[in-house]
Amino acid sequence: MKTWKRLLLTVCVLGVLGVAYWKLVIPTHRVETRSELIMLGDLDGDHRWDAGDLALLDRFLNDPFAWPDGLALRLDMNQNGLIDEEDIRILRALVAAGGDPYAAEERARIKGESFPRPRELYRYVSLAEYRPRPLWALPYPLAKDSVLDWLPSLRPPVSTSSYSDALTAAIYAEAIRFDQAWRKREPELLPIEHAYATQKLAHMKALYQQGQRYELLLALMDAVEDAETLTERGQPEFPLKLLVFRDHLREMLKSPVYADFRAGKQDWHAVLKVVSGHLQTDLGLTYELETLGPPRNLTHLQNYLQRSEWQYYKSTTKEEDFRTLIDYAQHDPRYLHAVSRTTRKSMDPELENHNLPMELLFLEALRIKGGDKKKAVGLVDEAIRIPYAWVKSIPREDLPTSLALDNFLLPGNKEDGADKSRHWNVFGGICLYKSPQEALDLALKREMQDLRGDQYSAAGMEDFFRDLIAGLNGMYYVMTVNPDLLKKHN
Ligand SMILES: [Ca+2]
Ligand SMILES: [Ca+2]
Ligand SMILES: [Ca+2]
Repeated sequence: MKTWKRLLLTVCVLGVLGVAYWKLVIPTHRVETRSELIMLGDLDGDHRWDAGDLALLDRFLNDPFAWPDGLALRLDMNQNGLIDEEDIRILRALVAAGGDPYAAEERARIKGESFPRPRELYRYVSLAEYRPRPLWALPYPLAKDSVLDWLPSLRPPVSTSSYSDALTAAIYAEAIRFDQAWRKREPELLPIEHAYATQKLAHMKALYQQGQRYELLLALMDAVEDAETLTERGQPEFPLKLLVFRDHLREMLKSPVYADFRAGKQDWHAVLKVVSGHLQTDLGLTYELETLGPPRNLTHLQNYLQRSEWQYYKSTTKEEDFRTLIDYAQHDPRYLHAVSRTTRKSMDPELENHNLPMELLFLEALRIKGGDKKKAVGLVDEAIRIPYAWVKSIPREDLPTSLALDNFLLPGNKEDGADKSRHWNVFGGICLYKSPQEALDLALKREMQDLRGDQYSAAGMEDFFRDLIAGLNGMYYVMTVNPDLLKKHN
């Protein structure tokens, strides 16, 4: 017996020593590896440079924006953040040399060309780091018959090192992305979609001619999102009517009646009467706004959603999902361009700065949640609740006057805080849980209640319009978005 015990003890001690040795002495186990090794240019993932990669390259070049980011990242052979001609040349040279990087390098050397050292074709990629998709920077032969008739005047970018170069590169890539999507969508657009698109095309052309490059980039992104993700075909008509109503609210803010109201020459009844008129003509709804009752439980919009289902989606939101969404909001170049459009206090009465970044944020949430809209609304709602800790490192009073303050990652102007984003998302969510009609009814009741609370002041009226516009944007977009419209390859 004693021998057995002694033997057991010895085995235990040796075991403990073994684990300790493994943990402490062998270095690989003391540092957690948070990166993966990738082989640049190995597009099909078979760990060789061969004809298979060139075949995939041709398919990629035919329809570049339909392929996932991972493929574009591996094609950036020179790692300059652009898909450019040098990348293609390096990959073709590798395949031509039978996949032998030393042979390819030698051939390049004889011709006096520079070529990556074999070791440079393998890269460690941090798993924790957000990696933006490289920008398209190849010549674009289709430009000559593009619907963007100014596209042929753009040249493929060669650098992104200055702010100006980076903006030019982003415009070039975005314009081609739009052209690609437009070619696929245009034949099947409904007349109303065509009409909206025609307006936007004219607007982009004007921005191009005026040299307003940042605005042009945002207009292009907006058009890309429309073309890639929105369709009226097969949709209920109501959400589109909401968009028409929203446009009328925006026009209202520029109207003589509204100017008179702000100047104190006209009272608030006249303004609301025009709004009621639009509700009637745009949506066929009869509303006596002045006598509209309050919604129940004003403070928590979520109370209007089916509580248990809403809670389920919120509580199943994993920390990892947050991290992915926050990573996106902090680092994605397109989102950062869009969210950076802010203006000084009260300089954005029509809430023009808000919608595009919300669309992008919601689209990313949808991607994270596998295309489930209710889950995506839940994820965005939880993200909006994260307090303004993201900006806390700079004292509140030291921040410039045109940053959305409550939550630095969210769009809007300084006066907006997270409020408009919450309206956008929650009213979009109510459309899914109830209906767009009920979402609109609730929005009207809620904003009328606020307006009464503000004693129909000019500031209260402005907020009435802006909150309604935020809600309407969310309702329209959440109902209409279809991220699989131009089905991506895998
Ligand atoms: Ca390969
Ligand atoms: Ca490159
Ligand atoms: Ca309000």
